[in-house]
Amino acid sequence: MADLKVLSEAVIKGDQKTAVEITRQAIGEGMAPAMILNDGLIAGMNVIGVRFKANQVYIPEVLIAARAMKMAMEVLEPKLVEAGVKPLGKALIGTVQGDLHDIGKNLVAMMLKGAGFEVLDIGVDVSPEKFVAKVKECHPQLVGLSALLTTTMSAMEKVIHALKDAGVPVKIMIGGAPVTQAYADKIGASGYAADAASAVDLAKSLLN
Ligand code: B1M
Repeated sequence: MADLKVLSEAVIKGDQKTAVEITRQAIGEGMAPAMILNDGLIAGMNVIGVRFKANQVYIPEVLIAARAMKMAMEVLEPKLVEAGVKPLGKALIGTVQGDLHDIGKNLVAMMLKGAGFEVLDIGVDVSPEKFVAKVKECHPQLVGLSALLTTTMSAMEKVIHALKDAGVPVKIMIGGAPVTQAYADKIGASGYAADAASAVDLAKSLLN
């Protein structure tokens, strides 16, 4: 019988092989896909989130855990779709125009996925026009903007204005090394998160 505690542990350790094996076994035994997701995969990523916030694990461990989760999710995803399991919400995320840094943005995207969000990652150097077009096309409830350069932070404000002008009802979360809560308040973002684990907490609270 597939043990979801072992599955969580495999995610925490970043053990891709075991994570995929137990996921396959659980599906084969007819376990509910939502249970495999919540009590196995997300439970493991939640532990990583808490440890990351407490500086008990660092970026490499988070990336390795997220990769194990991703491999297992590839096996589980078709079953979740079949079972009609709804994600927590849909988030669209990108690094703003002029900025090519994506390691932090990718980490935030992975942690959001790990927490049960559907995430559309539209990459780096994304113009305000592209954000608006993608929001109109994909209808996310949440848009995440990342910037790593003091020179590209102002592009966040342009995206916020463009989304407001387009009249699309989305929450906007911002982050990145030079960004602060004060800056988020100044440019009218819905919220700011300092790291990937806080971004998950913020995303959940913004969509509540
Ligand atoms: Co660049 N770079 N870089 N760089 N780079 C910095 C940011 C810099 C601080 C280095 C320095 O000078 N000390 C500096 C910026 C200075 C400033 O603006 N004040 C800088 C510079 C100047 C540049 C170039 C201009 C250099 C040049 O060409 N002269 C150039 C710009 C290119 C461009 O973007 N147009 C450039 C290029 C690059 C590389 C391509 C070589 C590479 C990027 C590779 C890549 O991303 N694929 C790179 C790197 C790696 C860095 C450093 C070393 C590391 C950044 C990183 O990945 N950190 C960085 C120095 C540093 O930070 N120590 C530096 C790890 C990552 C996990 O953290 O991205 O902060 P971070 O993400 C965190 C949080 O910020 C938060 O959560 C993440 C996880 O905890 N977060 C969010 C991030 N996005 C979020 C979104 C959210 C919520 C939270 O909601 C949506």
